[in-house]
Amino acid sequence: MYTQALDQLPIEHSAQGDALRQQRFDQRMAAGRTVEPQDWMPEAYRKTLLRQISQHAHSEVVGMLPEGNWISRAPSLERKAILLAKVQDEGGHGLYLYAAAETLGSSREEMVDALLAGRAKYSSIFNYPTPTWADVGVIGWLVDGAAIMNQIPLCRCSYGPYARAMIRVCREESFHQRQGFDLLLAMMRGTEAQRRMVQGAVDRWWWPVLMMFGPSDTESAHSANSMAWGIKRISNDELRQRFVDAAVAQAEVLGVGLPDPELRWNAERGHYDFGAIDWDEFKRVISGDGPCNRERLAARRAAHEAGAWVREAAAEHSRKRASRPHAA
Ligand code: BYC
Repeated sequence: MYTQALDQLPIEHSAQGDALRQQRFDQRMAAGRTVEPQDWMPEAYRKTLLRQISQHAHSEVVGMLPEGNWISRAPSLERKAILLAKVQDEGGHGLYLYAAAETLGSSREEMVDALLAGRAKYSSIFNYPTPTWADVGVIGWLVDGAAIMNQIPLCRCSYGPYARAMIRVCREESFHQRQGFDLLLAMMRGTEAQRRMVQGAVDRWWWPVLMMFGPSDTESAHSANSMAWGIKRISNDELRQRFVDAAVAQAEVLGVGLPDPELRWNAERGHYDFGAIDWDEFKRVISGDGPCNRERLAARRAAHEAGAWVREAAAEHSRKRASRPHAA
């Protein structure tokens, strides 16, 4: 407590002051204590966090679209209610994350503008189509499963607001993953046509899901800094490997195959070996040329325009409240 209080003491603005601030930041990192919005932080740390958290927020919001596509066509009232709640949760995750990113000095309007102008990234995975109901189940099982694998270590991220948002997000995501698995299990216990539909969806999503973890460690531009700063705790390749190891057993329970002839247990490594990822496809998708990039951005722009009156009304409401004399 006393050392925390010392942290808050003002330091004069000078080269010596900067060195002292950096020293305190480094000590905080070494002690495994979180950085909070009011704490001094190096500019590069702030920028890296803002980049990652805003991309993450955009992913949650754009990620509502592929599944949202099935709300009006869900096969039963129960499945429709579940899917509505799930998609709504994803929108909520986006909001927690925009709020966390705002503590780093960028407004939500700026971040949303960057997304709509095509300047900001969001996860590659949401640029793939959902042509069948089984795609909804596979998104829950594999996409949410990969997201959880990636996000659990972020619950220990060095930046407090991001870490705290991740704890809540991960709790909700684990329900999402189970609902996807449950949906697929029901289909696998159904007709031959349903089983074929599940297998087709797994075949289409498997490789794009492996790309969610980002480029391999040797190609990852930001990993070294992010690991040193305690933003990322586990590397892209290690998380991908952990995901493959977990997914194989789950696929067996479901009774589906995974579309990789090179997938096999390596007793020496204690992990599954798997085939090569098509990094050209990954690069194409993240640079705007995936199967649904244009469609996704067009849908976000249309939703943003359609919601303009809500933002105007909310702004007017808060202006009126602020101008009202305080009640006794
Ligand atoms: N897609 O140096 P690297 C969800 C970019 S949504 C697009 O390894 P970093 C859900 C990367 O941004 C949850 N871009 O970067 C919602 C960088 O480009 P810039 C989504 C990617 O940041 C609805 C460049 O490649 N989860 O759960 O250290 C329904 C070099 O990469 C991707 C998150 O967002 C990609 N897959 O590591 C269902 C998790 N991969 O910025 C489910 C939070 C890499 O230099 N994010 N890039 O232009 C992270 O953990 C990290 O940002 C990444 C990448 C692991 C993704």
